[in-house]
Amino acid sequence: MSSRYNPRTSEPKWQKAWAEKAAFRTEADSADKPKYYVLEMFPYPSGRIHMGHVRNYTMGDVIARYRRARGFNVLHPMGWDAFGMPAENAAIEKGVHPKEWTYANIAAMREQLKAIGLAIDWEREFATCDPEYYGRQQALFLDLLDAGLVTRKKSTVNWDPVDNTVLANEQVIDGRGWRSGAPVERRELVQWFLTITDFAEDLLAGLETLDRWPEKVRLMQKNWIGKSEGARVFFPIEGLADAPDEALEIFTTRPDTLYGASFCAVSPHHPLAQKLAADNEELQAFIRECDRLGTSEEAIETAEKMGFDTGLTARHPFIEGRTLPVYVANFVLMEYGTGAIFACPAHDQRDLDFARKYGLPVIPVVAPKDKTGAELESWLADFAAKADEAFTGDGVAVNSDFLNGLDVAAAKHAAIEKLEGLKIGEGTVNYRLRDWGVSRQRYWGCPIPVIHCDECGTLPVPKDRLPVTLPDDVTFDVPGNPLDRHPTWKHVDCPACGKPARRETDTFDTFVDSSWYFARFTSPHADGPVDKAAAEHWLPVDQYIGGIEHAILHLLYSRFFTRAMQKAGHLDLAEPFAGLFTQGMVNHETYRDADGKWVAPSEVVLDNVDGKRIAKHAETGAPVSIGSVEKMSKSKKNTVDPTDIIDQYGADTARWFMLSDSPPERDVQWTDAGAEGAWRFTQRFWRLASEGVDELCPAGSPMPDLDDEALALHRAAHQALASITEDIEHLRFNRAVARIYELANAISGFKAQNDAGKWARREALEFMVLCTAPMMPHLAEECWSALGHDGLIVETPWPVADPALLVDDRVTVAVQVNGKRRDELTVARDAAKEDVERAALALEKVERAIDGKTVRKVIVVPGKIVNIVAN
Ligand code: ANZ
Ligand code: ZN
Repeated sequence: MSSRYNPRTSEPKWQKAWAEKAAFRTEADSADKPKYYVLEMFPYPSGRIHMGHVRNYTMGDVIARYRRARGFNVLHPMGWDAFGMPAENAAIEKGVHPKEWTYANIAAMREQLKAIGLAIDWEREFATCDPEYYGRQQALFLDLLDAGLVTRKKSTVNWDPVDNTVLANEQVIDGRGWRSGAPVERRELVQWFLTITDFAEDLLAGLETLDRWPEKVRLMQKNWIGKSEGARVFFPIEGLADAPDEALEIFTTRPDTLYGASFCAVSPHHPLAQKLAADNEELQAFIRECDRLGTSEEAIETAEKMGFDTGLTARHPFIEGRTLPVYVANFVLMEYGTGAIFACPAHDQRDLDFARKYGLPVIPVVAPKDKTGAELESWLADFAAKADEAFTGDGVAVNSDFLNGLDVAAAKHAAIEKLEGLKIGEGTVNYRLRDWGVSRQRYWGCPIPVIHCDECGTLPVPKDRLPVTLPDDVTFDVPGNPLDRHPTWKHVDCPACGKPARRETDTFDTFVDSSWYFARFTSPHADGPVDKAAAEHWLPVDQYIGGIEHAILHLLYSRFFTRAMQKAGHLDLAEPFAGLFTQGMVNHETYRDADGKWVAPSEVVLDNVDGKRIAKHAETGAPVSIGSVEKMSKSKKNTVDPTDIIDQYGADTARWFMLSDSPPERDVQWTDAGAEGAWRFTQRFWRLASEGVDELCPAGSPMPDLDDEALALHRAAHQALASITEDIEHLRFNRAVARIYELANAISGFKAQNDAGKWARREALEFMVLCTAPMMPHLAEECWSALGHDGLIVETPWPVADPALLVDDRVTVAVQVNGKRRDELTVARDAAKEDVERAALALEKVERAIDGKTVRKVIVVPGKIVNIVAN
């Protein structure tokens, strides 16, 4: 038996063995097995995989392999999110066709993924730029159109006046076009929208059912949907000569503050502002100034408040004879509510900033509950005169006629009732969520399958003429959309009247492509978008894994698409992902040379001088400074290429390190020392499993009578198996890894003296190998074979721990800090109180809960609970 494990020969060997047996092919029909669908967010084919991919896909792979061993019929597919701008940029910069660039990248990355040894059913692979995929997406779009989920309306885009092209938000840098550097303008274009707002309430309510999603992600989605309850109120406008009956419709969440109104304001893009600007140059200049500052929510939040007095006034809905000036103000967004507000400076900070700047009245109408009489009077007077911080808390309505004395909630209610009675307003619910504009003026995307005819209007491409494929012969030498200037592509006959008509030249936002791919994986060769029976069988995805950066858009769009597909009759569920896990990032130290330029880790040699870490340039020997630990990124050059690691140590070492170092939801720091540690463990593991096999009982021998020592190892093996199983089940991979180390130590320290010992050692080794198989699958196969097994580990069921061996000397106790449960601890049943105490205090969650406070007392109730009192 070779004493060194050589991944360079072993890994390809086992990958070949798995492929030959089609070990990871999903069984189409296996009624006897429960299904399990595990999916990692599919990659963008940027060119090479990075360490973040390795981490993400390894986690999914552990789950897939574990579930398979547990008897599930597992679906674990892979594909490519292949449309998008980088391919067009490559075309512009390097002159390579987007299609060529993309498929070449896919080919390279597929090989890299295969080298990691992922248990993927490659027969289901597709790229979103395959006509077989995007053609089905076009069919799906037409179904959504039929189902009433698509509209066409005007919306603003970023327009580069020099390049004459629409820019995506990420192409606008500091208000300028990324290539031309010209100030970006707003343009109104007619675009296609998916009516996600129809599902706003349902998407919100559905979040409550997602109990296997991180709380944080659910909260982010909730905020994004942004439900606000309030009222719409009409303020009659005075001073518009040509429209004496005009009224300004505003949206407010605080109708209880109407008596504190001191002005009204409309967005620079409100029709009223636009109308007034038509013959007012000063206002035009003001609007341009607002646009220059940007129209994103962030930009508006942080910008200095600016207003333009229109000279018009609005009549107060409740107070006879009271009028309010109407401003155009930069902090009012056209895209929210009605694009117009009434302002109550006393109870809204933006309104207050504005009022103080322009000398408008501040009228407090909600007062703190504890103030009465003279104290209240002086608080009110002080507030009106000098407050610079709005009072936004609950309180009692004052200065508010029929509302006086009511708390905020009751006053809102009463105000809405009154508005409705007077027929000048009504209670409404407003959502921050906007309909999803899916038109992009780009080449490398899925063509929107419609045709424009001057006579017949806008018509869907007949389904039997799908897919509408992208033309290959396009040029990128001038800005703008190549589809639009292609000499022939857009010229087609109208499907209704047969006269010359034009194809839509916009393509879909690439988020559309990724909003239903998980459903397509259930039946990747189906004629329609999905095979309904297959989709029903496989969905929802049991475990989805990906980065937190997709917490909002991708996941929300996918949840919407699932509902939309349900409405169009393709699916029968609302929530696509039953379980969601967001993994942390892969970080690395950063290095710079004397000129401050980033230096890649591969160019750096690290050393230790007098206990201090120093770094030198590998070639020049020049000193390099060691900087902070940051997310691996090209811009800081602190990346490590997975292929280099695999060449050096093998895929298993990379997989093991990715899983071992920190909890999967946290960031992990890649270090050479850590990778070497993982490498040493693979060698130790191999020696442990392969040396002295002849002295073990033969595989499959019945259990002899066990003496005390053998029984102890037997028990340790079953306990390790039970907790590793639990840990993998709950995605606590780093804890499973720690348990495998423990088991390996127990086996190393065990000397088999007799048959009982030889049997127990074999059992423990086999458990160790089987439990490691999801994480280091190649090494595990090699060891399994060394242990005398003919079959593949990927075909071997997960072992079952004997419950009788688990109820022994270890107990799990809850750990509380000041009465609140923070964590739990597994300790020997007869552990000394001091040991339990020390272990409890060392728990990370406990440390965090204590947060620098002084521990006053630790109460240990043996076998039950540890309570820590700290203050
Ligand atoms: C009067 C008022 C008084 C308001 C008060 C707040 C406090 P959320 O909670 O985010 O929904 N608003 C309405 N439409 C707006 C727009 N298009 N652009 C900027 N601000 C807008 O916020 C709703 C509140 O934001 C609304 O309630 C409105 O100001 C403002 F003491 O109306 B409020
Ligand atoms: Zn026609």
